[in-house]
Amino acid sequence: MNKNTTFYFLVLFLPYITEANNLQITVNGLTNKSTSNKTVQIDVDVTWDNSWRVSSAQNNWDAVWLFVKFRNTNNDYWQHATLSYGNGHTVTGGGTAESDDDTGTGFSKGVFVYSNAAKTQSTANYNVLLEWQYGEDAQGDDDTFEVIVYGIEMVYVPQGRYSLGTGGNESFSFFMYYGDINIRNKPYVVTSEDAITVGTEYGNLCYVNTSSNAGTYRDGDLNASFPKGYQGFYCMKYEITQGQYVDFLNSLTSDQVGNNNRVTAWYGTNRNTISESGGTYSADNPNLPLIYSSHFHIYNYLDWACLRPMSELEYEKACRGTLDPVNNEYAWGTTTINTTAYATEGTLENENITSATYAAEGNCTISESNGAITGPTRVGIHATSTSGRAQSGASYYGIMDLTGSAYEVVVGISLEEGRNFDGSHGDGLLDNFGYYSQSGWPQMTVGDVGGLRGGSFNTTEDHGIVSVRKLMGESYDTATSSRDFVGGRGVRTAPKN
Ligand SMILES: [Ca+2]
Repeated sequence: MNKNTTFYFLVLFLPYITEANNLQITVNGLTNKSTSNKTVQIDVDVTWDNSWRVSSAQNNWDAVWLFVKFRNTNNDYWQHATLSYGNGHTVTGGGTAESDDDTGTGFSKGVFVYSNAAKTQSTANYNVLLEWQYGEDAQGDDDTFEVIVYGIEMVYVPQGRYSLGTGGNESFSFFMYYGDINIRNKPYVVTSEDAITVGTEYGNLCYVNTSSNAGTYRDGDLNASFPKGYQGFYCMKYEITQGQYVDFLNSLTSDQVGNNNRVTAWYGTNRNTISESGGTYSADNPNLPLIYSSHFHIYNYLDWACLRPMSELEYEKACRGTLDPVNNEYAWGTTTINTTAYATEGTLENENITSATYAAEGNCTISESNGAITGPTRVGIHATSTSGRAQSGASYYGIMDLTGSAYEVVVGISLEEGRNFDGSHGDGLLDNFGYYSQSGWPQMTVGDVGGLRGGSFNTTEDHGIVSVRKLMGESYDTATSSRDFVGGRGVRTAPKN
């Protein structure tokens, strides 16, 4: 879907398209090369539908995370392009570019592009000049390249206090301890990114840790660096799609693909449409979410894309936002969920739920509503041009499928290794075997790092409740395991500049 091929600073690229909101990225060429600064600008058109920016209530916007991979024609492998930080990028058409020097190098790994003013849901159409620091990537002035610009739809989740747990009795939910492990009627309110003490003293964050499926590790600190959802962050609007995962696989060396390809073994089952032919991966339906995945696969993808895993605290913030929590609420903030089987119409790639089976509230893809579909559904399928939050199943911020479809990989705190997560971002570089190289992420070699949130197409409605933590001890994290209902999505801490 994005075989963008080019030579030297004139280029030919096919557009990069994802169907969820018709995101299209067209690289027009390379321009304004400066051999003294060792920079060149990548001229790219970015357009997608249903973009927004509001300045009250949610106070947020959607954005596209742009990052670039290049291949020097003297080499046979793809590298991540180092971009300028700060003023190097320009956007015309009413948008802005936000870069991030999160590693203190003076450069950026990618750029967020979004509306620079209030915008009611409508098409965004920007021309972006991305400044590539090719000298920083040790490329020569006269070298020739193929270049691909990737884009991922994200939603901004602003800084703010929020509740973990609801004061209800969801399975293994978070609560504030105040004297009795059996009384969970106070949610734990997160008011900063400061360290949190987990345990059974008054005021601690607490949860019942008596189940191996839910995880047994509990007492001890959650470090200040562990992402707690208070600070602003960007969250992928949809789960990682089969198309996006194919893009990832096709950018790797054969050694790196290695264990990153577990999914083709299940081609044709549960709507997994990823297959391989002649060393090239493709998805018959790129708009379905990735399944047959694991923590290992999701972490590797996110390192490659310069995002990071989502903590289970951030999952609850992304769902409920700053609203008062509701006992047993789903991602859309109510307790009503559609349990009647859907029928779909249209081509698989652009399928829709039939109007006769589209519920008035709580649309999502869980086992009860899955019926003859027997798999996940097109990302964003439950949103229509007229549906509000409760009908479309959207989160407070407009993030889709946080209840249902794929069961999502998160960094949990009910397994000890999860506590070591420092919230650092992927750097676009994998090791020679395709493994993520971020030392601040939970390490697979240490053992369990698992945890899944939000339910799936083949689990029942109770799994989809926001504060349910019944699979926070689940671990499918090694290179040789994967599971039918597991997928995920990435986040990125909002730039602090
Ligand atoms: Ca999901």
